[in-house]
Amino acid sequence: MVQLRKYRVLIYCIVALILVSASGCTEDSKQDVNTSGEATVFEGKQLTPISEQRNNGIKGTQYIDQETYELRIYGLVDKPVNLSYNQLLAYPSVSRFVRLDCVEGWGFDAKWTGVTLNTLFNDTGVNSSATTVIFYCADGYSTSLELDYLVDNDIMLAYKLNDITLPADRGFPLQLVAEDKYGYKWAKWITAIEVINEPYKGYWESVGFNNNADVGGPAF
Ligand SMILES: Nc1nc2c(c(=O)[nH]1)N[C@H]1C(S)=C(S)[C@@H](COP(=O)(O)O)O[C@H]1N2
Ligand SMILES: [Mo]
Repeated sequence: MVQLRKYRVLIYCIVALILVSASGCTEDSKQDVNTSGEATVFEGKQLTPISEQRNNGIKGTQYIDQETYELRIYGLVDKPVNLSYNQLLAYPSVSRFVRLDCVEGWGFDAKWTGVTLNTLFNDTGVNSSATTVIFYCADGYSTSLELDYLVDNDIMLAYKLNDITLPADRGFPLQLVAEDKYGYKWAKWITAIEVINEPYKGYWESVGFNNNADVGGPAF
């Protein structure tokens, strides 16, 4: 009899445990991160999980070696530089919630962390005649944006997405977070940045996509 009571208590405990975990009550302390450490919420806003984001790269995923990687910044700058991955990480970082909208109609919300172009241009200096910045990528892709847009909006090069180091298919080591511009301005796998003084049409722009690319504006 005593033995049976003991078992009953044990069974109650197990049932209670199952009910509590199924209701999610024990998950409260983990509200903002999933098991891999990926952020799911930032500044009160829900983030799209990386697993639900796409890779639309023109040549598929690029695999860049962190050890040998260098970001080259050149053109109309006072001091051209080649920055290693660790040098990029050593600059002050910023984090922001920004939505990427592809011109095709899909998009995703993310927390982006990286270094701003203003921070990098502060080191290189920019010639007063400069108007345009070109981003070259490892897959042969390129795009450009106006210098004023990048400076005035304090645009960043992201090396983290939802608190995770950019995975290869998401653009490791750097993706441009071109806020309020269509996705084709969000260069991934960036290897070089050139500062020039005339308009430039990148990969999609040269086949007719709008070079201004404001979200909500014309696609062509
Ligand atoms: N290097 C590179 N960057 C790129 C592209 C590309 O093909 N190559 N595609 C662009 C487009 S069209 C979009 S919508 C965004 C986001 O694409 P993703 O979500 O597939 O990464 O990446 C942009 N950056
Ligand atoms: Mo896109």
